[in-house]
Amino acid sequence: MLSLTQKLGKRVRFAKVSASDTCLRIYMKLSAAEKLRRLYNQFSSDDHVLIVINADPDAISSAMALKRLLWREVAGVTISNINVVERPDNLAMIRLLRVALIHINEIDESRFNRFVIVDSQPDHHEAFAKYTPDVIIDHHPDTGVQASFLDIRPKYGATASIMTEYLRAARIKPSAKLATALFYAIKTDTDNFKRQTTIEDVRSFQFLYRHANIHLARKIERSDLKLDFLKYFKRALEHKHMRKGMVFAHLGQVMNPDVCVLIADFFMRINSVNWSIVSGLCDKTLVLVLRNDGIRENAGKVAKESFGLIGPAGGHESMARAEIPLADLKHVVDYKNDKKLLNWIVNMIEKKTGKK
Ligand SMILES: [Mn+2]
Repeated sequence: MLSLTQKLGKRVRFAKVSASDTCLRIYMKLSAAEKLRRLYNQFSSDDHVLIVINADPDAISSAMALKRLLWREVAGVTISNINVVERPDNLAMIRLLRVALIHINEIDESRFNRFVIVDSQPDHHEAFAKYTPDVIIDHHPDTGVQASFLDIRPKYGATASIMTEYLRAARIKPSAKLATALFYAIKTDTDNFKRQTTIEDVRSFQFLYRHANIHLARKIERSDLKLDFLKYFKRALEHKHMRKGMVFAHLGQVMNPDVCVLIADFFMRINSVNWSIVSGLCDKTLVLVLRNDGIRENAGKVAKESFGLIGPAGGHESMARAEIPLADLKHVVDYKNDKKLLNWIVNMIEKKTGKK
């Protein structure tokens, strides 16, 4: 393993970690205007800036906000994603808000002289390791990273909230697209304010609400399907097994187990359904997604008790998952036979939920 300073590489301006380094970190006590001034101090008009992100709504919108802040302040800003964007809502966001993203493999780093990471820190992903970021703005727990400008606020629900504060400090009225992106990012990162949220997140959200296009945000939010998922819905509807408020479906071979999650959640929308168990085969593993209403029973417990002996299984009251290697499953059931496998799953779960 490389040490952090090794990872940060050659251009180490602040390599020495000492107590005085903490003064480089920007803390809450500075005013928004002062933070903005220090951020702008990092850049000059002939800079070519590369913002590197692990693209999700928060990272994308934060990069868009920084690009807006640097408009006419630098020679150019490029946003580059280290990951491949696959989630349908993220793809919808990029398409509808016309976000220009270039995958990291297509970037010629020598064209850039300033590097920024938003909504992540270098330790989060090995792809960040080859950059020495000049600026890091993030809301994840502080990994002790060094950079010329750091604004890490772990209490915040989203980096988008931090970026909104910078826009407001700069008196920039965000375009509908930018506001929608930031608005949607706060919604997703806080899971609609059900997860870690500060009053600052709420304030940013209220501000963005006034500028965002709510219809666009709703379309993005609802785009959780890909066209080729529909065949799995068809299979699930045709071969589902329903009994006493429990619905089971086995999808057979799936490209991506996310589709099990979508269909399990879909069945939970039926008013008379309390349990939904959807499975699929992917990467030589049987993936089981369990959902329940979280009132009477515990999905995590049922997953663990039913399948824990043959593979990793567990979760919360209402959501759980089990992953059974096919190499182990073959001793228990003929998994190539969809019907037999579904029966086996029904049996294993009914035993534990007392429905048998
Ligand atoms: Mn985030």
